[in-house]
Amino acid sequence: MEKTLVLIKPDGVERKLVGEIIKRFENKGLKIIGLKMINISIPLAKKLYEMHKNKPFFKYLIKFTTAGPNIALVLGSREAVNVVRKIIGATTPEESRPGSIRGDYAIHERFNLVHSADSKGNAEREIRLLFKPEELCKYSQILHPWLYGGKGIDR
Ligand code: 3AN
Repeated sequence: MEKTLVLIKPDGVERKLVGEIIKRFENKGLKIIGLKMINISIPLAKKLYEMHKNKPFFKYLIKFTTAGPNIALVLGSREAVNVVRKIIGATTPEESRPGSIRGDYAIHERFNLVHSADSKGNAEREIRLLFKPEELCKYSQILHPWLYGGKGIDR
């Protein structure tokens, strides 16, 4: 099962949108594999966002990410990286569509509530940065074939 990394950023926690945001992932059928509340240190934030280190907004991004607790999630499904990016919506408020998390709740590109990995490679890297292997839960769900297909269901 493909995995991706999601952060509900400090604005999401501050605005009490944690439950609403997680509900959208669960309703879609994504499996919660890891979940915790964390304070991200400045060095860790710099590693997480190292691809943006030359962007003009980098220092604000680090300040914002470390300004309060984040909720870190590892989610799984078929095509989890792309599915989660769609649920989150585009970066800027003029591009993010109503129905997406950012489209419904964010009006500023810097305070856009959620981060998710943008590729499978980055998902693996970000999961390694934020979770120890033993913090990821392996469990089966009776609903699995009804959500993701499988034996006996494709009739
Ligand atoms: P996304 O989070 O949609 O993948 P990225 O990877 O381009 O967007 O940017 C990472 C984060 O940097 C964004 N979530 C946002 O918080 C911040 N950011 C992006 N563009 C800007 C900008 N022009 N000004 C301030 N912050 C920005």
